[in-house]
Amino acid sequence: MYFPNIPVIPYEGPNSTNPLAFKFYDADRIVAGKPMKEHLPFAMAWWHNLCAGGTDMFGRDTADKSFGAEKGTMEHAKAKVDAGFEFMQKLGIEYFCFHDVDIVPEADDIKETNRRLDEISDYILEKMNQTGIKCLWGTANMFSNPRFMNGAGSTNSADVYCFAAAQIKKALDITVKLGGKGYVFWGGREGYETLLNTDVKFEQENIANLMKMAVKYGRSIGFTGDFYIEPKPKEPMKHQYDFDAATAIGFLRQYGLDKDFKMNIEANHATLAGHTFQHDLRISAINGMLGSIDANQGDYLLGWDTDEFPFNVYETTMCMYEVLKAGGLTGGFNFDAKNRRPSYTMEDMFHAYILGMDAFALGLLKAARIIEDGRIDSFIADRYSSYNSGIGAKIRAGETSLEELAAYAESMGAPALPGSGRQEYLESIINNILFCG
Ligand code: XLS
Ligand code: NI
Ligand code: NI
Repeated sequence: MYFPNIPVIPYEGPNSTNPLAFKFYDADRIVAGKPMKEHLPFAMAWWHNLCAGGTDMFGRDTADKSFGAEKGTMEHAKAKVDAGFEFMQKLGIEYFCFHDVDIVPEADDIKETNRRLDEISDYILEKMNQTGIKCLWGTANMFSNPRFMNGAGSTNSADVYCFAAAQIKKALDITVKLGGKGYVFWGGREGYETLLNTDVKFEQENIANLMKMAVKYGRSIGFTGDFYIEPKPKEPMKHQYDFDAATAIGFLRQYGLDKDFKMNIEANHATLAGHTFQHDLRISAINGMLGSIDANQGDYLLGWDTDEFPFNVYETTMCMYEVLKAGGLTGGFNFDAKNRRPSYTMEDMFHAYILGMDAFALGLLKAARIIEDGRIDSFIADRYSSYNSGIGAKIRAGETSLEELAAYAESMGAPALPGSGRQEYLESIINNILFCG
């Protein structure tokens, strides 16, 4: 046991003061027609939870993630599997997400790295079969190693491009072997620092080709899940090509990749792009591309990806409102989030997940109430009611022309002001639902 002092986390309800209990996440409670756990397929992010020790630009690890083994060894890789499964079981988390190099130490020779991946994935599969825990998605880390300094698909080096291809091929093999529902491309260094050394069109074409080859290969080995792009506007690069959902969707359509890909929307990436989390979820949903979510939150005072555990219930509520309206996710809610550097103990790892799971459960309950209440939806429907009949209905049906609309406008004199937006009234409905039962 890696967490001997931590029990299986029970649901104790909102009045509990037990730090090791859920206050809102009640896995089997039926909300909007199905159990909470089906609305909220939570996933553990291997990298933050089992690998990252709180290092920042100014200091080394504060948390010990050795799990009793020497780092950089296969023994350590296995200890992480054991600790990870114990952790997920204690929290009732049914999925995990991983990068290739999260699960094994990378060797100098990719053939050896791949052999290690075969070995560890056998071990993970055994654990999956014992526990029923599943893989949400896999990915290849093509941003940490110095060879990827100029990107993977966007690199100027054809040799590095081939290396990226090899990593994607293997990561797909392992994802399929573990029955992963998705495969993610986060274009961490797919972008540029200066146009003085960069051919943007060339780089974007190369990225698209790499994705096309990945789709072709994935389908050939039986991968039936979704590929995802995870948009992020910047960090580590100044300009990243997958700036936000709208940009990534346009890219996928331009290169004919839109049938195989959906979005993996990360809250903190949306806010870095100058949007709300809800905005990027909505843009994905209306394009039929809301696939999966990286559940975290940023800090409005800081300009980078702080990857905090989500606790802002306004945001989780509006997220769950989008998810319910979209009919759910094909993916899940991956906690791409880390403890703050001074929260370095094993208990803190559990507190963090309890916080995040409760924040989304509460968001789900509140979002279901907003929909059931109906005032927001009926206000929106009413706001566009001028399109329900007459000239408005003709506009919606595409059965008119600029000439007809101009003639209509000329016959009308000046139009009345559009109805009030009533934003403050609507915001008070949200507060009422959030804080009054
Ligand atoms: C980094 C990203 C990364 C992806 C997976 O900002 O969020 O963690 O989710 O490569
Ligand atoms: Ni992420
Ligand atoms: Ni991120």
